Amino acid sequence: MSIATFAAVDLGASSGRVMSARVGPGTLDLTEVRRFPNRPVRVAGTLHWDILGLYGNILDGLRAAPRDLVSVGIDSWAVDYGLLDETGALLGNPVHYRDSRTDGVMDRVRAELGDEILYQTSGLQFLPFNTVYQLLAADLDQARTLLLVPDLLAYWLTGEIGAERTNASTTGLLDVREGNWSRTLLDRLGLPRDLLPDLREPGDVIGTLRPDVATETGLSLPVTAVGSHDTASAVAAVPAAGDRFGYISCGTWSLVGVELPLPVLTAQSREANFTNERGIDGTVRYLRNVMGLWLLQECLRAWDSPDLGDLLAAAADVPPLRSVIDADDPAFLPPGDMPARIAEHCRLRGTPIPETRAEIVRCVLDSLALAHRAALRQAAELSGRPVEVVHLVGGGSRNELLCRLTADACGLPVVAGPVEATALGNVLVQARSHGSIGSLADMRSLIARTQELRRYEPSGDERAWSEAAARVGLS
Ligand code: ADP
Ligand code: LRH
Repeated sequence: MSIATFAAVDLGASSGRVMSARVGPGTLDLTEVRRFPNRPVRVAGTLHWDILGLYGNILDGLRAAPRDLVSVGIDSWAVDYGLLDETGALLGNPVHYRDSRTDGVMDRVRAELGDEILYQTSGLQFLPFNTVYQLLAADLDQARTLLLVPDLLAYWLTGEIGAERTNASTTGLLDVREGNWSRTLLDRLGLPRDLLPDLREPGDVIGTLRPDVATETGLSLPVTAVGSHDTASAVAAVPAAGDRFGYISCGTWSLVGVELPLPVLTAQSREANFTNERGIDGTVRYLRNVMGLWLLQECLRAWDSPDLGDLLAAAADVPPLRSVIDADDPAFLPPGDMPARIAEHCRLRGTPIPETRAEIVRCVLDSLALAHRAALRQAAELSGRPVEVVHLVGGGSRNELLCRLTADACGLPVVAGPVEATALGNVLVQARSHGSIGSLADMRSLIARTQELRRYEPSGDERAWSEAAARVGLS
């Protein structure tokens, strides 16, 4: 196996990047080629993604990437999609999963079909923005093909249509046992069967860059399917050895759980709202969405973007666990004045209202650590998988205070990093497909040997965390 260069397009909900990586035996060098903000745009009352802006940035990134690239792969946040008409043209801008068009839809579907059939079929947690609920709120009259965001971008780059399986598993329409689109569910919901394209696996070659794209970027190379759900790529890049680990993919969301060979579809799992998303090599990401650093991002936006480092330093000096909130209150889901919503949440529950910015940030981080603890404990309990160490990856692994609080709250060591786990998972799946690395275990071991990681030991004072968890109704 020789060293080869791959590019990852990785679109998170808060920012996107084009990265390049040299991969080979004992080598994994990741370089940032281009980074750009991912800002939603509200148009006539609807919140959209700026998909053409993102695509333009991808082309710019490819233009600036090394010339010896072997392949490129694309991952993004889950659930959102574009619709193509009969000519293959995009029908309108993709709508953001935080848009209010789905208000009430999930409750209606659950009441009509019942939770049991929905969970037994898709294994998915009940989130109001799952693709299935978005589709029921959308106008499908002219729509012929649905493409999830990474599949849409791959279509523009190659002209090839398809649906990558890890991301397809976040739609609510993929059969969790079979790994195929559920015709039964589509029929029950009255959704057209032929809207959903053929499925493809991470590692499949999607196609080569279209001639016009090749001219524009100066590159002629294949686009390879990766774990196109960003969380699938991130978990593939967790530097774990063995299987007794939990993970927190920590960015805009915290995705908290364990990796399993088979889904857990019990009544307890459904009631605890755990999801069974598809990972690399048919693994199951058994996890729950925790509201994540979205809470902090929205505070920063409300305060006109002050320096994050200064704020975190000030928050570290605030007394711990004074104001704690249920981070997963659905009231925090839409965009808007987050400090005001946190204050209102506290006021309604008789919790001391955090006043200063440092107090608000401390409240957010303490509360996230509590939510991490509850989700990890439940994941281990419901799956029977022991957890001895927690791997925290993504942008949140740069937040030392959050890592330390999470170790203390969970009573477990936290290994923080890599920051760019998603991009690493993306390039390593390509590298495997093109012969530069072996198994999933080899990928993880290469990451553990080459990337910067930091270990946080728990303080041992779990009592304060148990008491605080009980105050917000968590375990
Ligand atoms: P996403 O993929 O969802 O867009 P990322 O994994 O890029 O998210 O993580 C973004 C988050 O990482 C930011 O919201 C911020 O809270 C955190 N972060 C980024 N840089 C730093 C830093 N230098 N110190 C602390 N936190 C950071
Ligand atoms: C994280 C993520 C998560 C989904 C959410 C919509 O970026 O993909 O796994 O639940 O976005």
